[in-house]
Amino acid sequence: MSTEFAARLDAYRERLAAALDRFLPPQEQYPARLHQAMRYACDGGKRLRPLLVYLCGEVLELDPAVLDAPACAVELIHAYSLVHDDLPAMDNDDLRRGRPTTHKAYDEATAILVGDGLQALAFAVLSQDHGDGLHAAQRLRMVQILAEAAGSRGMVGGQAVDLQSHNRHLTVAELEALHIHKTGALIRACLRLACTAAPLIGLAHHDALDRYGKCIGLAFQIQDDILDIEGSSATLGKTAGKDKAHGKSTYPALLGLSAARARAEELFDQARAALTPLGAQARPLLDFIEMIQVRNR
Ligand code: GRG
Repeated sequence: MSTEFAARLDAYRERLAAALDRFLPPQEQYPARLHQAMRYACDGGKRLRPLLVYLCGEVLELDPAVLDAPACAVELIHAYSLVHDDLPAMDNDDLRRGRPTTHKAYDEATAILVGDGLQALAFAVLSQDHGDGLHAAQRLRMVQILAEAAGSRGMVGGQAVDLQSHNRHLTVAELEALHIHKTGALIRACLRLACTAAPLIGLAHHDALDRYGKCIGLAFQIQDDILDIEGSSATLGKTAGKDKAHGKSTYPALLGLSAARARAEELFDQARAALTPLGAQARPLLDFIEMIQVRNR
């Protein structure tokens, strides 16, 4: 990754932090403890989804100001999903982003409400007129895109299937379908949201960016499974098709580590190929692939 690209990403992260700070209720505002916990849940993380929104905006030559609301909305949904995913009824995790999960730092009931509050805030942020030049019809379309991606036909649906699949052997096709919903839908929505802010975008470019979003959404999840294996002492022999620690099927466990790596690479290649119609304009999204390909978490 070039230092110039890294600096641009840092600038977008700062931009996102400032926008989130504007949109999240002040932590002293009633009910203060809940608002403090909502801010806690939004701290840290790589901010990959908002970065995708802003980088797609670069490709489409958009003013980043029109993307602050969608970039924040998608991160608020992501933060809520992590808080709920960490709960004892789901993954039961104690640590997230290197510190106690929200239900550990506060309590379970508060963590449920934090997720609920963040989700509602995402749609409030998206539907509000921020004087950024977006028309009401564009904001409405963004609300639809995010609602579909986050809901039972997207992320929540994938999570439901994931929970039902514990201690059950999945085929690779079933696992892909699960992750296209659970992880992929929100990542794909990042591209769709940015496209919605570009009313003059042609169908070919819109479809190209959508295909890119679909491919990197799945590739990101496979890569995450690989990083889980590489970061743990588990061997494939021991896991025998499942990540026993969580009772979940994973790509490396189902396919083997090298076939899982090959599948992720294939999807990254397909994502790059999808961008062909955009020519040199697509550079920021090609750089994004390069950045996530070398990530180690
Ligand atoms: C509970 C409704 C509900 C949904 C949960 C996305 C999700 C669905 C749960 C998160 C669990 C998980 C590890 C999913 C795989 C996707 C993934 C790698 C999420 C973590 O995303 P990063 O790496 O996280 O972008 P940061 O912390 O950097 O924001």
